[in-house]
Amino acid sequence: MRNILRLCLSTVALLVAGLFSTTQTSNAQWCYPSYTEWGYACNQPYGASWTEITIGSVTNATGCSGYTDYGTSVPFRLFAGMPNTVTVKAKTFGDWPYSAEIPLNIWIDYNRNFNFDANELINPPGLPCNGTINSRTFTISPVASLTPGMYKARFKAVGPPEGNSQAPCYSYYGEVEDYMIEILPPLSDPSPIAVSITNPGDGSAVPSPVPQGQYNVGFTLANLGSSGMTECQYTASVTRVSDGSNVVPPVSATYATPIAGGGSAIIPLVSNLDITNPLTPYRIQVSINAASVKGQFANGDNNPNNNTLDAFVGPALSGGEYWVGGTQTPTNWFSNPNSVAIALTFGGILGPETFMFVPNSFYP
Ligand SMILES: [Ca+2]
Ligand SMILES: [Ca+2]
Ligand SMILES: [Ca+2]
Repeated sequence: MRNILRLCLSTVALLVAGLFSTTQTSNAQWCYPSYTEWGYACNQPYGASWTEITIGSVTNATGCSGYTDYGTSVPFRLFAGMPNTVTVKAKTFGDWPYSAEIPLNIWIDYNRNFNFDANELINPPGLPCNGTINSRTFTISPVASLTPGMYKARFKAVGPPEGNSQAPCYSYYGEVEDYMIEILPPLSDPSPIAVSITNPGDGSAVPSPVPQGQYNVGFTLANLGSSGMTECQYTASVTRVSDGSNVVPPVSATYATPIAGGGSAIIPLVSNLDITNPLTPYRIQVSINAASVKGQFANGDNNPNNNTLDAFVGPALSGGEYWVGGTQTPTNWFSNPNSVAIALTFGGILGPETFMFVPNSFYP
Protein backbone atom coordinates (compact mmCIF):
# COMPACT_ATOMS: atom_id res chain seq x y z
CA MET A 1 0.00 0.00 0.00
CA ARG A 2 2.76 2.38 0.93
CA ASN A 3 4.58 1.52 -2.29
CA ILE A 4 1.47 2.21 -4.32
CA LEU A 5 0.97 5.53 -2.55
CA ARG A 6 4.58 6.45 -3.19
CA LEU A 7 4.15 5.53 -6.85
CA CYS A 8 1.03 7.69 -7.07
CA LEU A 9 2.80 10.65 -5.49
CA SER A 10 5.74 10.37 -7.79
CA THR A 11 3.38 10.13 -10.76
CA VAL A 12 1.63 13.32 -9.63
CA ALA A 13 5.04 15.00 -9.25
CA LEU A 14 6.00 13.93 -12.74
CA LEU A 15 2.69 15.20 -14.11
CA VAL A 16 3.16 18.55 -12.39
CA ALA A 17 6.73 18.80 -13.64
CA GLY A 18 5.48 17.89 -17.10
CA LEU A 19 2.82 20.59 -16.96
CA PHE A 20 5.40 23.17 -15.98
CA SER A 21 7.81 22.20 -18.68
CA THR A 22 5.00 22.22 -21.25
CA THR A 23 3.92 25.66 -20.06
CA GLN A 24 7.45 26.97 -20.19
CA THR A 25 8.15 25.82 -23.69
CA SER A 26 4.79 26.06 -25.43
CA ASN A 27 5.14 29.77 -26.10
CA ALA A 28 8.77 29.55 -27.05
CA GLN A 29 8.79 26.99 -29.83
CA TRP A 30 8.16 27.16 -33.51
CA CYS A 31 5.29 25.05 -34.80
CA TYR A 32 5.85 21.45 -35.79
CA PRO A 33 5.12 20.92 -39.49
CA SER A 34 2.40 18.32 -39.02
CA TYR A 35 2.03 15.68 -41.68
CA THR A 36 -1.20 14.45 -43.12
CA GLU A 37 0.46 11.67 -45.05
CA TRP A 38 3.37 10.78 -42.88
CA GLY A 39 5.80 8.38 -44.46
CA TYR A 40 4.78 9.00 -48.04
CA ALA A 41 6.88 12.09 -48.62
CA CYS A 42 10.06 10.12 -49.15
CA ASN A 43 8.94 7.25 -51.34
CA GLN A 44 6.04 8.30 -53.55
CA PRO A 45 6.41 9.89 -56.99
CA TYR A 46 4.65 12.97 -55.61
CA GLY A 47 6.86 13.17 -52.53
CA ALA A 48 9.18 16.19 -52.55
CA SER A 49 12.52 16.35 -50.77
CA TRP A 50 15.42 18.71 -50.26
CA THR A 51 18.66 17.02 -51.23
CA GLU A 52 21.08 19.90 -50.72
CA ILE A 53 21.08 23.43 -49.35
CA THR A 54 24.06 25.74 -49.80
CA ILE A 55 24.40 29.18 -48.23
CA GLY A 56 27.63 30.96 -48.97
CA SER A 57 30.36 28.34 -48.62
CA VAL A 58 28.41 25.94 -46.39
CA THR A 59 26.51 22.98 -47.87
CA ASN A 60 24.17 20.54 -46.15
CA ALA A 61 23.47 17.48 -48.31
CA THR A 62 20.63 15.35 -46.91
CA GLY A 63 18.44 12.39 -47.55
CA CYS A 64 14.70 12.47 -47.01
CA SER A 65 13.28 12.32 -43.50
CA GLY A 66 10.03 14.24 -43.83
CA TYR A 67 11.12 16.64 -41.12
CA THR A 68 14.49 17.33 -39.52
CA ASP A 69 15.51 20.19 -37.26
CA TYR A 70 19.24 20.64 -37.86
CA GLY A 71 19.42 23.31 -35.17
CA THR A 72 22.87 24.88 -35.07
CA SER A 73 24.65 21.81 -36.43
CA VAL A 74 25.00 23.36 -39.88
CA PRO A 75 26.91 26.67 -39.66
CA PHE A 76 24.83 28.64 -42.15
CA ARG A 77 25.53 32.38 -42.09
CA LEU A 78 23.88 35.31 -43.79
CA PHE A 79 25.10 38.89 -43.91
CA ALA A 80 22.59 41.62 -43.25
CA GLY A 81 22.31 44.45 -45.71
CA MET A 82 23.32 42.53 -48.83
CA PRO A 83 22.11 39.75 -51.09
CA ASN A 84 23.43 36.35 -49.96
CA THR A 85 23.60 33.61 -52.58
CA VAL A 86 21.64 30.47 -51.76
CA THR A 87 21.45 27.33 -53.88
CA VAL A 88 18.95 24.60 -53.11
CA LYS A 89 18.41 21.23 -54.72
CA ALA A 90 15.19 19.25 -54.50
CA LYS A 91 13.46 16.39 -56.25
CA THR A 92 10.35 14.28 -56.44
CA PHE A 93 10.74 10.53 -56.14
CA GLY A 94 9.23 9.90 -59.53
CA ASP A 95 8.03 11.68 -62.63
CA TRP A 96 4.86 13.33 -61.37
CA PRO A 97 2.99 14.87 -64.31
CA TYR A 98 -0.04 16.21 -62.42
CA SER A 99 1.66 19.22 -60.85
CA ALA A 100 3.76 21.90 -62.48
CA GLU A 101 6.41 22.15 -59.82
CA ILE A 102 7.70 21.65 -56.32
CA PRO A 103 7.08 25.05 -54.68
CA LEU A 104 9.99 26.16 -52.51
CA ASN A 105 9.01 28.08 -49.41
CA ILE A 106 11.51 29.41 -46.91
CA TRP A 107 10.87 31.45 -43.80
CA ILE A 108 13.28 33.18 -41.47
CA ASP A 109 11.79 34.27 -38.16
CA TYR A 110 13.28 37.74 -38.46
CA ASN A 111 11.21 39.27 -35.66
CA ARG A 112 11.87 36.31 -33.38
CA ASN A 113 8.24 35.89 -32.37
CA PHE A 114 8.39 32.09 -32.87
CA ASN A 115 6.07 32.38 -35.85
CA PHE A 116 6.94 32.07 -39.50
CA ASP A 117 5.00 35.11 -40.59
CA ALA A 118 3.76 35.76 -44.10
CA ASN A 119 6.11 38.71 -44.52
CA GLU A 120 9.04 36.48 -43.58
CA LEU A 121 8.43 34.16 -46.53
CA ILE A 122 11.02 33.81 -49.27
CA ASN A 123 9.68 31.80 -52.17
CA PRO A 124 11.96 31.43 -55.15
CA PRO A 125 10.54 29.79 -58.28
CA GLY A 126 9.79 26.09 -57.81
CA LEU A 127 11.50 23.07 -59.34
CA PRO A 128 10.26 20.39 -61.78
CA CYS A 129 8.53 17.24 -60.50
CA ASN A 130 10.44 14.98 -62.85
CA GLY A 131 12.03 12.51 -60.48
CA THR A 132 15.51 14.00 -60.80
CA ILE A 133 17.39 16.46 -58.66
CA ASN A 134 17.00 20.03 -59.84
CA SER A 135 18.70 23.16 -58.60
CA ARG A 136 17.64 26.72 -57.90
CA THR A 137 19.90 29.66 -57.03
CA PHE A 138 18.52 32.83 -55.50
CA THR A 139 19.46 35.41 -52.89
CA ILE A 140 18.32 36.20 -49.37
CA SER A 141 18.77 39.79 -48.19
CA PRO A 142 18.24 40.37 -44.48
CA VAL A 143 17.69 44.08 -43.84
CA ALA A 144 20.77 46.01 -42.75
CA SER A 145 19.17 47.04 -39.46
CA LEU A 146 18.62 43.45 -38.29
CA THR A 147 20.18 42.68 -34.91
CA PRO A 148 23.02 40.21 -35.46
CA GLY A 149 22.46 36.80 -33.93
CA MET A 150 20.84 33.41 -34.42
CA TYR A 151 17.57 33.16 -36.34
CA LYS A 152 15.30 30.18 -36.92
CA ALA A 153 14.73 29.29 -40.57
CA ARG A 154 12.32 26.80 -42.12
CA PHE A 155 12.87 25.32 -45.56
CA LYS A 156 9.77 23.62 -46.94
CA ALA A 157 9.83 21.72 -50.24
CA VAL A 158 6.11 21.52 -50.85
CA GLY A 159 4.73 18.13 -51.87
CA PRO A 160 3.21 18.76 -55.31
CA PRO A 161 -0.31 17.55 -54.37
CA GLU A 162 -0.39 20.27 -51.71
CA GLY A 163 -0.45 22.96 -54.41
CA ASN A 164 1.39 26.22 -53.85
CA SER A 165 0.87 26.06 -50.11
CA GLN A 166 2.49 28.72 -47.99
CA ALA A 167 1.59 27.09 -44.69
CA PRO A 168 4.71 26.77 -42.53
CA CYS A 169 3.06 24.52 -39.93
CA TYR A 170 1.75 21.91 -42.30
CA SER A 171 3.29 19.53 -44.80
CA TYR A 172 1.64 17.25 -47.30
CA TYR A 173 3.99 14.90 -49.16
CA GLY A 174 6.79 17.41 -48.81
CA GLU A 175 9.88 17.77 -46.65
CA VAL A 176 10.72 20.38 -44.06
CA GLU A 177 14.20 21.22 -42.80
CA ASP A 178 14.75 23.69 -39.96
CA TYR A 179 18.01 25.50 -39.24
CA MET A 180 19.36 28.09 -36.85
CA ILE A 181 21.11 30.58 -39.10
CA GLU A 182 23.59 33.13 -37.84
CA ILE A 183 22.92 36.56 -39.25
CA LEU A 184 25.99 38.77 -39.17
CA PRO A 185 26.12 42.55 -39.39
CA PRO A 186 26.60 44.11 -42.83
CA LEU A 187 30.06 43.89 -44.35
CA SER A 188 32.39 46.78 -43.77
CA ASP A 189 32.07 49.65 -46.22
CA PRO A 190 35.15 51.78 -46.79
CA SER A 191 34.55 55.09 -48.47
CA PRO A 192 36.85 58.10 -49.10
CA ILE A 193 34.31 60.58 -47.84
CA ALA A 194 36.22 63.87 -47.92
CA VAL A 195 39.46 65.70 -48.49
CA SER A 196 41.33 66.17 -45.25
CA ILE A 197 43.12 69.50 -44.69
CA THR A 198 45.09 69.96 -41.49
CA ASN A 199 47.48 72.47 -40.02
CA PRO A 200 51.06 71.13 -40.24
CA GLY A 201 51.86 72.39 -36.76
CA ASP A 202 49.26 70.84 -34.52
CA GLY A 203 47.39 68.60 -36.95
CA SER A 204 44.14 70.45 -36.28
CA ALA A 205 41.50 70.23 -38.97
CA VAL A 206 40.97 73.17 -41.31
CA PRO A 207 37.34 73.59 -42.27
CA SER A 208 36.29 74.59 -45.75
CA PRO A 209 36.41 77.24 -47.23
CA VAL A 210 40.14 77.10 -46.69
CA PRO A 211 42.01 80.34 -45.90
CA GLN A 212 45.28 80.90 -47.73
CA GLY A 213 48.10 78.91 -46.15
CA GLN A 214 50.33 75.84 -46.13
CA TYR A 215 48.50 72.68 -45.19
CA ASN A 216 48.82 68.94 -45.01
CA VAL A 217 46.35 67.42 -47.42
CA GLY A 218 44.98 63.90 -47.54
CA PHE A 219 41.64 62.21 -47.38
CA THR A 220 39.31 60.79 -44.78
CA LEU A 221 38.78 57.07 -45.12
CA ALA A 222 35.54 56.16 -43.35
CA ASN A 223 34.07 52.75 -42.67
CA LEU A 224 30.38 53.37 -43.23
CA GLY A 225 29.53 49.74 -42.43
CA SER A 226 28.58 48.38 -39.04
CA SER A 227 31.31 45.75 -38.84
CA GLY A 228 35.03 46.36 -38.69
CA MET A 229 37.24 46.80 -41.75
CA THR A 230 40.71 45.30 -41.46
CA GLU A 231 42.25 46.18 -44.81
CA CYS A 232 41.69 47.83 -48.17
CA GLN A 233 43.75 48.99 -51.13
CA TYR A 234 43.48 52.46 -52.61
CA THR A 235 44.99 54.67 -55.26
CA ALA A 236 45.28 58.41 -54.78
CA SER A 237 46.61 61.42 -56.63
CA VAL A 238 47.02 65.14 -56.04
CA THR A 239 47.27 67.16 -59.24
CA ARG A 240 47.16 70.79 -60.32
CA VAL A 241 43.88 71.71 -61.95
CA SER A 242 45.67 74.09 -64.33
CA ASP A 243 47.64 71.49 -66.25
CA GLY A 244 46.87 68.11 -64.61
CA SER A 245 50.47 67.73 -63.42
CA ASN A 246 51.22 65.70 -60.32
CA VAL A 247 51.99 67.51 -57.08
CA VAL A 248 53.34 64.23 -55.69
CA PRO A 249 53.65 60.86 -57.43
CA PRO A 250 50.34 58.98 -57.48
CA VAL A 251 50.00 56.50 -54.62
CA SER A 252 48.86 52.90 -54.75
CA ALA A 253 48.83 51.46 -51.26
CA THR A 254 47.26 49.08 -48.78
CA TYR A 255 45.70 50.47 -45.62
CA ALA A 256 45.88 47.71 -43.04
CA THR A 257 44.96 49.40 -39.78
CA PRO A 258 41.52 48.22 -38.66
CA ILE A 259 38.73 50.78 -38.71
CA ALA A 260 35.72 49.96 -36.57
CA GLY A 261 32.23 50.20 -37.97
CA GLY A 262 31.29 53.87 -38.14
CA GLY A 263 34.91 54.92 -37.62
CA SER A 264 37.31 56.81 -39.84
CA ALA A 265 40.98 57.57 -40.34
CA ILE A 266 42.91 60.34 -42.06
CA ILE A 267 45.34 59.23 -44.76
CA PRO A 268 47.93 61.90 -45.59
CA LEU A 269 48.93 62.46 -49.21
CA VAL A 270 51.05 65.62 -49.27
CA SER A 271 52.64 67.79 -46.56
CA ASN A 272 52.87 71.58 -46.52
CA LEU A 273 50.94 72.04 -49.72
CA ASP A 274 51.00 75.67 -50.81
CA ILE A 275 47.38 76.74 -50.98
CA THR A 276 47.80 80.45 -51.51
CA ASN A 277 47.26 81.15 -55.19
CA PRO A 278 43.56 81.25 -56.13
CA LEU A 279 44.58 80.38 -59.69
CA THR A 280 46.40 77.22 -58.58
CA PRO A 281 43.75 74.93 -57.15
CA TYR A 282 44.36 71.24 -56.68
CA ARG A 283 42.44 68.11 -57.50
CA ILE A 284 42.41 65.14 -55.10
CA GLN A 285 41.28 61.82 -56.53
CA VAL A 286 40.95 58.62 -54.50
CA SER A 287 39.67 55.22 -55.51
CA ILE A 288 39.23 52.15 -53.29
CA ASN A 289 39.41 48.70 -54.82
CA ALA A 290 36.23 46.97 -53.63
CA ALA A 291 37.70 43.51 -54.27
CA SER A 292 40.54 44.25 -51.85
CA VAL A 293 38.36 45.01 -48.83
CA LYS A 294 38.80 42.69 -45.88
CA GLY A 295 36.55 42.72 -42.87
CA GLN A 296 35.92 41.51 -39.37
CA PHE A 297 33.60 38.68 -40.42
CA ALA A 298 34.16 38.34 -44.13
CA ASN A 299 35.88 40.01 -47.05
CA GLY A 300 34.01 42.30 -49.36
CA ASP A 301 32.66 45.81 -49.57
CA ASN A 302 29.05 46.29 -48.52
CA ASN A 303 28.72 49.18 -50.95
CA PRO A 304 31.20 49.34 -53.85
CA ASN A 305 29.45 52.42 -55.25
CA ASN A 306 30.89 54.94 -52.79
CA ASN A 307 34.55 54.15 -53.37
CA THR A 308 35.73 57.20 -55.25
CA LEU A 309 36.49 60.78 -54.26
CA ASP A 310 37.09 63.51 -56.82
CA ALA A 311 37.44 66.84 -55.06
CA PHE A 312 39.15 70.18 -55.36
CA VAL A 313 40.85 72.49 -52.96
CA GLY A 314 41.99 76.07 -53.41
CA PRO A 315 42.36 79.12 -51.20
CA ALA A 316 39.17 80.95 -50.38
CA LEU A 317 39.05 84.68 -51.02
CA SER A 318 38.85 86.84 -47.95
CA GLY A 319 35.94 89.24 -47.90
CA GLY A 320 36.34 92.70 -49.41
CA GLU A 321 36.80 94.45 -52.71
CA TYR A 322 38.53 92.98 -55.72
CA TRP A 323 39.48 94.64 -58.98
CA VAL A 324 39.16 92.82 -62.26
CA GLY A 325 40.98 93.87 -65.40
CA GLY A 326 43.07 96.89 -66.21
CA THR A 327 46.35 97.49 -64.44
CA GLN A 328 47.32 95.12 -61.63
CA THR A 329 46.63 96.46 -58.16
CA PRO A 330 48.96 95.52 -55.27
CA THR A 331 46.37 93.16 -53.77
CA ASN A 332 42.95 91.72 -54.61
CA TRP A 333 43.31 91.80 -58.34
CA PHE A 334 42.33 89.43 -61.15
CA SER A 335 43.28 89.96 -64.73
CA ASN A 336 39.96 88.76 -66.14
CA PRO A 337 36.54 87.33 -65.19
CA ASN A 338 37.66 83.79 -65.99
CA SER A 339 40.24 83.98 -63.21
CA VAL A 340 37.53 85.12 -60.83
CA ALA A 341 35.47 82.12 -61.84
CA ILE A 342 38.40 79.77 -61.13
CA ALA A 343 38.96 81.34 -57.71
CA LEU A 344 35.31 81.12 -56.75
CA THR A 345 34.78 77.63 -58.15
CA PHE A 346 37.71 75.94 -56.42
CA GLY A 347 38.36 78.08 -53.37
CA GLY A 348 35.14 79.82 -52.44
CA ILE A 349 34.85 82.87 -50.24
CA LEU A 350 35.30 83.64 -46.57
CA GLY A 351 33.13 86.76 -46.50
CA PRO A 352 31.10 89.16 -48.66
CA GLU A 353 32.94 90.03 -51.86
CA THR A 354 32.64 92.95 -54.24
CA PHE A 355 34.15 92.60 -57.70
CA MET A 356 34.76 95.87 -59.52
CA PHE A 357 35.47 95.73 -63.20
CA VAL A 358 37.96 98.28 -64.36
CA PRO A 359 36.10 100.49 -66.91
CA ASN A 360 36.69 99.63 -70.56
CA SER A 361 38.74 96.53 -69.67
CA PHE A 362 36.48 94.00 -71.34
CA TYR A 363 33.96 95.99 -73.36
CA PRO A 364 35.97 98.47 -75.38
CA1 LIG B 1 16.39 16.46 -46.98
CA1 LIG C 1 8.25 35.84 -37.10
CA1 LIG D 1 32.45 51.08 -50.11
